[in-house]
Amino acid sequence: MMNKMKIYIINGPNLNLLGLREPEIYGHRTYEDLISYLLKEAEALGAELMCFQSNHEGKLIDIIQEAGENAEGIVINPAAYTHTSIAIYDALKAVNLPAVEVHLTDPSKREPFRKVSYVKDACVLSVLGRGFQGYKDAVKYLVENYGCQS
Ligand code: CA2
Repeated sequence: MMNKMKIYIINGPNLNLLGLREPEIYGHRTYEDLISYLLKEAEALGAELMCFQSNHEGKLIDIIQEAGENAEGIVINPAAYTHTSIAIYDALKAVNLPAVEVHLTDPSKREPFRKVSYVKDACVLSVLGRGFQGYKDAVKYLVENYGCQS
């Protein structure tokens, strides 16, 4: 029987506004819809998910460090901090867990300031522009490549 892989799902600033603002960019489904969707998919994927969202860089770093103690993998959408935060890059490197970077949109197809991802090099994979499905794909990737069997 497969042990479930413990994965932290971490979302950064403004993603709590999903479905409430800018639906033309981020769609009509809410943050709560995202979490329900992932928790529903988790069982079949063989994952145990713990979901977090914060608008604060330091809080996101605390959560990444906590993942280092409690989890076996990380799925992170650092939102705008993707393009600015060496501190989040350092935290991901420090915990030494497989992490997947997820973006609802493809930032490289948007404004030029979104072209750089500081977190990319601390991640084993980047999933871009697949909406909610991207988070599911990230969890699946972690379970298939880093989940342990027993
Ligand atoms: O495409 C993504 O997932 C992003 O990480 C979203 C970030 C953006 O800064 C990145 O470049 C790409 C922005 C998240 C803002 O989320 C909102 C959701 C609904 C309404 C307003 C903002």
